[in-house]
Amino acid sequence: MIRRYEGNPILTKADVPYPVETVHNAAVVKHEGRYVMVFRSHLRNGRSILGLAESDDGFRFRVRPKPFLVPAEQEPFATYEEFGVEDPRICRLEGAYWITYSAYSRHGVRVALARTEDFERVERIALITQADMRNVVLFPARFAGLYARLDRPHTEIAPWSIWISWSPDLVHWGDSQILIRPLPYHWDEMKVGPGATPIRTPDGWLNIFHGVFRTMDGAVYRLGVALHDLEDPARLIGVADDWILQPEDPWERTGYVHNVVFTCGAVAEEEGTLKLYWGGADTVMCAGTASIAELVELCRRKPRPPL
Ligand code: BMA
Repeated sequence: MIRRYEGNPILTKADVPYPVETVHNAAVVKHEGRYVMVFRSHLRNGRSILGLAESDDGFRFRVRPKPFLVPAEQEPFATYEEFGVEDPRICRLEGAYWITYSAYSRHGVRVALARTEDFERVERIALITQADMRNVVLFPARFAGLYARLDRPHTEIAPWSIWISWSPDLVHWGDSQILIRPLPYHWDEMKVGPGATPIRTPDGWLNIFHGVFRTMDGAVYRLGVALHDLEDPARLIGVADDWILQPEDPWERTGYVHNVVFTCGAVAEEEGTLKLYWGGADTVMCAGTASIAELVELCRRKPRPPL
């Protein structure tokens, strides 16, 4: 269902003007008619930072000379970003771009929230989860006055699942509820997690998530799709049974971590298509296009039990 761009991979470490080992798991948004990508890179110490690239067509990106976000020096963020910042998601909401990213430290992984209006200046707002939580995507709307997010808590006693939480102010979150759980002996049986910021369609919110299957040769990361009610995103209309993308190209099958396609963002275009972005093997960035209506239809036509 995803047509790979013929110029993949669209961004690699060779395109970055400062020393990095990988370019992956990027969020992409359209800002003032141009595409802005915030991508993750491993440094040679194995920890990650975020860089920024820009494009006129959504496929050919130019990387800025300096990193966009590196581990904070100011508290309270410094303590929790000691081991790096990873996997950003961007949500346009009420005139600003809100960036959620994983903050790694000796105390575990938390999610932090930052805000920018222009991708020039970026301000950290708060750490919005305790440990251990990663993969937080905000909905670009309020529901009865409340903000909503999909999140992914870690637990020892159940496979890691997608939850929804609510907030009056984007900082304090609660009323959490489980929404999508891995199915046994299914392509996502090991874990699922939120991927791209949900996309508003006339039929519901389109949620592109990742699912993981453990094999004798390690884990395989694939992408799936779910549709949430427009008025109440805690209500699922359908979770597609099939995956929509799996590692197939050489740079998705081999790299820093083998057999990974992992998304942190997609851009909905006016003509009903989607530009989807994903990290290949935690090493390079790839892009593809899809019909939004086809993805919505898959959630409806071929659903599986969400829990
Ligand atoms: C997940 C995250 C992602 C990564 C994936 C595959 O747990 O760390 O950032 O892409 O594993 O390594």
